[in-house]
Amino acid sequence: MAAALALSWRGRGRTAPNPNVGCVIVRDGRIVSRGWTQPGGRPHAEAMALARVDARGADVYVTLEPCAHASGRGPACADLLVEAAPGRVVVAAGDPDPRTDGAGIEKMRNAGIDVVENVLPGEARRAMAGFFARREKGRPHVTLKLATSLDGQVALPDGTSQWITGPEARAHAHLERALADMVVVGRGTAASDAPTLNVRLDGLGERTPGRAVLTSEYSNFAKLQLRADNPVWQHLASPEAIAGLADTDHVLVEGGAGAAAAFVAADLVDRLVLYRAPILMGSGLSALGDIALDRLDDAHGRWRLLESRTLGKDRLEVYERA
Ligand code: AOF
Ligand code: ZN
Repeated sequence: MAAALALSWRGRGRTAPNPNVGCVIVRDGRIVSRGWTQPGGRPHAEAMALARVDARGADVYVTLEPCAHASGRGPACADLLVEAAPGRVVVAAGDPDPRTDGAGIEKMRNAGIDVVENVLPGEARRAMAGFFARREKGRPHVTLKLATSLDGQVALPDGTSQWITGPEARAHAHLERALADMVVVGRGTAASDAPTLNVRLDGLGERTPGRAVLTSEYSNFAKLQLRADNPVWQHLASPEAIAGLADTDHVLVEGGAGAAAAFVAADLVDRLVLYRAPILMGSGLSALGDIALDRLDDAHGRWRLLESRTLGKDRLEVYERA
């Protein structure tokens, strides 16, 4: 299942509104086929894996309950599996889509397939976080990226921020972009840095996500649109407006400090990616502006450390909503 989950991450940022599912087929202890949801959402992971091998009697590992609905876009994976007749299907998490929601499991069990459910729901929800956020919260999953000095600054008093972190951390940040459907920046960043927000990693250039700019004033947005050197922006009048972004299940908020604070204050950040450089900056601009925190007690218990490692000279820490 770990191998199927790793495959599912390949689709992240490219399959919305469909989940990025992963699937492996195992025979005699060897992986004989692999599949993952393709860009645009079809073919589904199971369809891709089953197309490559005779799965009769084999074990199928899939990160999401196989879909039970036949649609104009393709067959139901549960039907494909019944036809392929594997001996066992192992599922990491259920599919909350009302067209499936248990019906996929039932179809396979009725056909005599041994089905093992819910083996790694936490990891599956992490990998397909945007799909679950849409279903459960009616909005995309949000990652906030911060690159700071040891003392928590993101820029010098004059605004200089290039560069705080080294090349390894910056490459990792590009990977985060590749995993998003939409990158969001504040108006200041969009106007002053003229950022391209593209993915500058070999072989991943075509994974550049959409770009949105957060600014309450439409006239400010219109001015930005006039600049020839800018990418095509979508407009967000508030952090909550992410709910209305089409085909967007994974949002990456890249700054500046005002936009970051707005998302934190609106309690819309689900995951924090913090790059910390071994430098001290003293006075300057802190990573977040005002987040309307009244009591220190209210700041506690909100974040759980998920991952911590070095990236070159810098430190990466990933936190998720506790
Ligand atoms: C699977 N395997 O790889 C994916 C699934 O628009 P459609 O017809 O593709 O259906 C979208 C629904 O299919 C989506 O809401 C989710 O329930 C399921 N996605 N299911 O068996 C896959 N991506
Ligand atoms: Zn399917």
